[in-house]
Amino acid sequence: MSLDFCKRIPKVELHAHLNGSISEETIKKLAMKKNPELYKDWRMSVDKGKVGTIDNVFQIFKLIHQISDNTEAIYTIAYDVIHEFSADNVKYLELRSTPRDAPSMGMTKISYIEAILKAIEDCHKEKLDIVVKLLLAIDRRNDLSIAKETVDLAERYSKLSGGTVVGVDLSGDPSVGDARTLVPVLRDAKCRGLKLALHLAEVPAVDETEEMLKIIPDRIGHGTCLHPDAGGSQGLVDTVLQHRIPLELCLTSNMTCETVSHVDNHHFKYWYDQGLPCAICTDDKGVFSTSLSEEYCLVAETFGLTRNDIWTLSYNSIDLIFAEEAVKQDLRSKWNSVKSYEL
Ligand code: 6MZ
Repeated sequence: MSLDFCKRIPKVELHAHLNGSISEETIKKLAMKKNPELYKDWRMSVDKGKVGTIDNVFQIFKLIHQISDNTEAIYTIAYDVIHEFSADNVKYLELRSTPRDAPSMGMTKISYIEAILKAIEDCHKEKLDIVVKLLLAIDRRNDLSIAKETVDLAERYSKLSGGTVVGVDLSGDPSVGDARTLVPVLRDAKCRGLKLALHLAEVPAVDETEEMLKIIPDRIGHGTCLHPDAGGSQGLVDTVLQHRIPLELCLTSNMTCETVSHVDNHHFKYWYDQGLPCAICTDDKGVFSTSLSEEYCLVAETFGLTRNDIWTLSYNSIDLIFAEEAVKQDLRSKWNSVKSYEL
């Protein structure tokens, strides 16, 4: 499979953490303004991250958050990230980010969210050929009141942004905390009409995952350890299949975090063969030095997928987006208009 083909085809990105998606150029630009040492530290950490563990990766986020501690930086990051995905032929992007405040820098959760929305709006005004939506993320270490505040903000901004904010993500270091405490807030978010994308079973956690699946999320992030062979259980597999809950799969991320031993053993194969809807995603393209095209190429090469398979995988991802039907129809037309000369 040529990387060139994967670059050329239109794609949908559904699992991209804003601060994890920052490119080296943007990190450098922001660190130079703030403290050049931070760029050096980032470079060293990312090199370490490549052969690292999930713990290393979560250290890198702490470093990035030191750089992105003001609304100007958040705007720049969102603006650059959207342009980079667009340059990779991503036509629909769902970004997710955890609202943060930094009182000493004058940043509030509101100004954080508004900076991202402003970047999305500016890219739209530039007529960039990409639709961008936003999920507000709850960190699994958050207590109920912070989680509730995030859901309130998501509901408020879904209205204020005219539908750009579409839902809520649950993420954060999977080896820390217990997401079960957040179930009431997540159920409430669902009742309020927000979409739910939950990181589940990124590491083995059968009891927690069983409980979280009762919410029937709209999509699952990773789902690496759902299967009994990966530390999950048949019950988890049955629930996911019964409700056909789509998976967001991030191969390079799982390899780097060492939650999958070898790319050949990636759970993509199992779920793909079961016919479960799966979206190929980057997770943190900056931290993992990847792109969506490279992720598609990796899936194709690892599992022997044809151009037609890759095209279909990308086309079927449109069904999984959190935007309304009209957006899906527009995207399908866009895909169909280039299909005949790409295949
Ligand atoms: C779980 C992850 C993650 O929100 O500051 N995040 N959560 N598993 C992963 N797998 C590697 N990658 C990123 O982006 C960074 C935040 O996204 C979550 C973590 O909470 C991280 O702090 P934002 O834009």
